Amino acid sequence: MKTPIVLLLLVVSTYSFGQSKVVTTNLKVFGNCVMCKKRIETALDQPGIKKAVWDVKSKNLEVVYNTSKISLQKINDIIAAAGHDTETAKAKEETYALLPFCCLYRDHEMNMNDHK
Ligand SMILES: [Cu+2]
Repeated sequence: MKTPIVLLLLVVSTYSFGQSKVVTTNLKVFGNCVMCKKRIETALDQPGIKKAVWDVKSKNLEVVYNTSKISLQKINDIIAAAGHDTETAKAKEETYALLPFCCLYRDHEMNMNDHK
């Protein structure tokens, strides 16, 4: 009696696996320092996101995600909700204002050697 259920699950999971697509995208995310890096990467610790690495110097975010679980716009929205602007989503003024001084990327650029 158990075997048909297992088989069914196998068929269902194979089917959904076939539907899902894992893609790698690079996008620009504004920020200043390693605290920003931590904030951005922690915010992107979400189902469907396999990897998120932000580079302090280039402001480039490399994100590996499953297109059947999360959209690129949703990823941009998550970053904006954490207080960081992207090219397609802007953080709310009040969210931005809550960032530590060193992270206020709209007002000043922080030399990464100044703040570890
Ligand atoms: Cu920062």
